Amino acid sequence: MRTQVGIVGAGPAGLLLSHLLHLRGIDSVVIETRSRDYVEKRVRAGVLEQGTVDTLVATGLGDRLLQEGLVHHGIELRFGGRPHRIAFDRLVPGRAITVYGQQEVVKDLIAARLAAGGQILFEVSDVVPQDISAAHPAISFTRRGERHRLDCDFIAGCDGFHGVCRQAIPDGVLTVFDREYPFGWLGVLADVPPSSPELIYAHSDRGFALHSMRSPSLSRFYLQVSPDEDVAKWPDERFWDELRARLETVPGWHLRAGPVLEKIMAPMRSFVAEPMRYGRLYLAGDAAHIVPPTGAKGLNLAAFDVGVLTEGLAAWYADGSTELLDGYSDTCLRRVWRVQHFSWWMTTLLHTFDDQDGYDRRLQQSHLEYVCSSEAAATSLAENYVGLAHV
Ligand code: RFL
Ligand code: PHB
Repeated sequence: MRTQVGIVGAGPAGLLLSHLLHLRGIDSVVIETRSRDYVEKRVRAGVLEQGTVDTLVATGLGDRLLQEGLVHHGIELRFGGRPHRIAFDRLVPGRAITVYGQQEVVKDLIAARLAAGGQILFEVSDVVPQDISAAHPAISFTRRGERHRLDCDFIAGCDGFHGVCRQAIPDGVLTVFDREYPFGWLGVLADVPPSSPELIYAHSDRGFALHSMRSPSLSRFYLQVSPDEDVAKWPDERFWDELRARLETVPGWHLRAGPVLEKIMAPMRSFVAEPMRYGRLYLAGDAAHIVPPTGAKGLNLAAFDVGVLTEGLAAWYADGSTELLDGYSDTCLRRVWRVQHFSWWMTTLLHTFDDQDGYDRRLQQSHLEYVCSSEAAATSLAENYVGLAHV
């Protein structure tokens, strides 16, 4: 088997890369360990930055997104018994976020690739990137009991944090930056209309809580819990009680509870591997970097990476120039680190930490009040949240 770009992983990064390359006349094959059904149902991100939406719409993926996506012009920070709106429409005019589930983006991408005759091989196993520093790398894998070899010019490692591509890079090449947080998120998808029109990031003495949504009839919630929390210890009633305690702090505001469709634990981690390239292997998305979900950035960063990679590969195939490909890692890492900082900052601002003393809590309180009372500080949050245009 042969293609121009072998893509490992059919998450948002791998699928979007395949789609963007196709539009530039470049062939790719995507290989994925999970089934199509599994990747289309995996509930994860919900918030798309303006730039991500613009890319999807400009490349023909806007039909459902523009119809079903919920455009939000602000978010609420809730603390001290009061709501504080960060108004994107006023602070960063013309820029907004769109609430549209990651699995919907994945469904749209798979449909577009298949309609264009694209190849996505699901349910493969034992994936091994080979000869990654040579001019002719390959990916070997097992499919339906048979071993295959996919020869290619480049490999895109879009196989997420636990994938094999990053591991295939020889020891000593990568510098890894890592931070684990002393908490995780317990996430619930509920069959109930949202309780507010916008997302609510709530800070309270009991810990952080997030009110989000997927559609006018589906709500998404998260609770800060200990990192090794057992989901089984959170029957629905306990979840709703705790969510109420953290969210119903504003007089007259009530949480709507409903049937729980899914309950998951999400780890909170910051991680960057540098550089994002070794030889002919290019890492993109979660394979190269992870952010805690507080800033809603992971998918958006994955989309940015593959946009940069597409430009580099298109230039190489057009006239053999390597300049953009050589700059791939540096270009991506500038945005990666901006987003690392923003995600860490939002996480630190909004969560409670066991080792906080009274002084730390007063500082956090003051910081929250500053962000919500200073135009400059609120604008900084807003421009990072909707996605910086210039990094
Ligand atoms: P993915 O989505 O993990 O996809 C990687 C794919 O590779 C496959 N794979 C392999 N395939 C072949 N061979 C192997 N050896 C393989 N090993 C793995 C996997 O099965 C998978 O299909 O990575 P990608 O494409 O880089 O996309 C990244 C995003 O999924 C991730 O950053 C976001 O979900 C993060 N995130 C959020 N991002 C946002 O932009 N906005 C949000 O609102 C947001 N909320 C979230 C989030 C992540 C969360 N969790 C569960 C970690 C909320 C949560 C709770
Ligand atoms: C979500 O809806 O899943 C979501 C929204 C905002 C975040 C993280 C997750 O910061």
